[in-house]
Amino acid sequence: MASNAELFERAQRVIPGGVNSPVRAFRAVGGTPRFIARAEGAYLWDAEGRRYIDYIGSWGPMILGHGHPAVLEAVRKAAIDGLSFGAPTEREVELAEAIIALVPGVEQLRLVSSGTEAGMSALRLARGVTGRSKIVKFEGCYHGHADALLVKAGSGLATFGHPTSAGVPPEVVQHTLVLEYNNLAQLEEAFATQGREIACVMIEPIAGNMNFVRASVPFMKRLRELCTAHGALLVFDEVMTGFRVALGGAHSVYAKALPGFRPDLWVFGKVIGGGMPLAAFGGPREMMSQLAPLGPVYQAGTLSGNPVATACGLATLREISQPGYFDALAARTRGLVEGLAGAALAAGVPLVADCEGGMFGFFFPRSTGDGLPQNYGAVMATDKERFNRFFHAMLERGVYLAPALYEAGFVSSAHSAADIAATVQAAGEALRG
Ligand code: KE4
Repeated sequence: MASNAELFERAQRVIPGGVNSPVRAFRAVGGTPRFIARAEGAYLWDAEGRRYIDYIGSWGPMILGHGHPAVLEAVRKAAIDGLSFGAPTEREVELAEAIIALVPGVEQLRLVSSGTEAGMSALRLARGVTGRSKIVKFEGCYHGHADALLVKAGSGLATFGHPTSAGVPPEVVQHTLVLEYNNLAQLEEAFATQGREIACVMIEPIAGNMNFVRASVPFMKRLRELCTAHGALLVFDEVMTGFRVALGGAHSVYAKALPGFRPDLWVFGKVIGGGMPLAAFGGPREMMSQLAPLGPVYQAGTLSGNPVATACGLATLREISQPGYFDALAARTRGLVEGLAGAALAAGVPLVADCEGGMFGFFFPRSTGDGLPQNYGAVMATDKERFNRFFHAMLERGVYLAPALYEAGFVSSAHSAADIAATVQAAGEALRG
């Protein structure tokens, strides 16, 4: 049996950084990534046979835990009927109907294979529908790796974004304006000076790519008002929050605080694929009808709506739509967050945490009394060294947290009360260590 280190050594010879997605390489926390051999329920086993309670859940998709029998059966049957046809199937229609039934405002949907593809396509649609080029995103939000979205905040407002990645020519991001999350003054100024040129504002309504930062209700209310007043589209990137923070996603959370609230376009991923490559974007029919083959905005994909992925997604949505599912998941997640807070208090370590539905985040502020970070700068000012020590101390105790202080955590319906108690116990030991 090869060790994680041996597998990592071998992987780095043939795959850049030894991983197919950078965050998996543990570079933010240091150490050797665990090569996962198998998973079941709330647990992962690595190549050395060590078991972990899994709080990554494949970065969100595994809301039912690993190997849910109904999901496995649906995938098995679909695979026997055919892996891919490159032609329409009834199941794609079923999945689109199921998502549309759960998200008021989405009248039509296009299925794609990744969140990046969904975000990129929604962006092109927003530009096509409005005939405008400028877009706004927020520092700390990640919407996949499409060129126009790989941008960091420029110095000051007027300057447009600068690429965060090599290989992205400056002219590709010249229309991308990056603002500070939850910063009303910057939002007002951007719209006052450029509102009529903005095609869309893309936002993670609860930013899981900053660990866990909520857009404040006043900020979200004003964002909606400004987009409406200037003819810009509000695009909700719910790849992570969709069907994860609530059955109706973050949209339904904000609609409780702001009756009638809704974005103009939605981006989905992760949970709707149940662990298989599937994502989507959607919105009102008259907007979506601008897409090929009906309209002038081109978008396509060989494996879009893949028959096995749609079977996996449909089976997942059926299970999470059961009455009481999210109440139970939210209670379990809250139990974890309260347990972590209690363990930190007992250990005299400052910790702040938050959760919604099956998604959670926690931070180690540098001083007691600091509240939950409200933007990227505040997140990155928290105690990274303490986070990294905690991450490894928990990993050694068989608890697999997200390997970066800017990533969110996920609880599944397979996590038992005993798993949560064991996690809190491990946290108490790790924090006192
Ligand atoms: P994918 O292309 O990775 O399927 O989705 C991109 C994406 C878009 N929008 C949001 C809000 C996302 O969180 C993501 C992807 N999330 C990361 C986790 N931070 C996936 C993990 C990874 O990059 O390996």
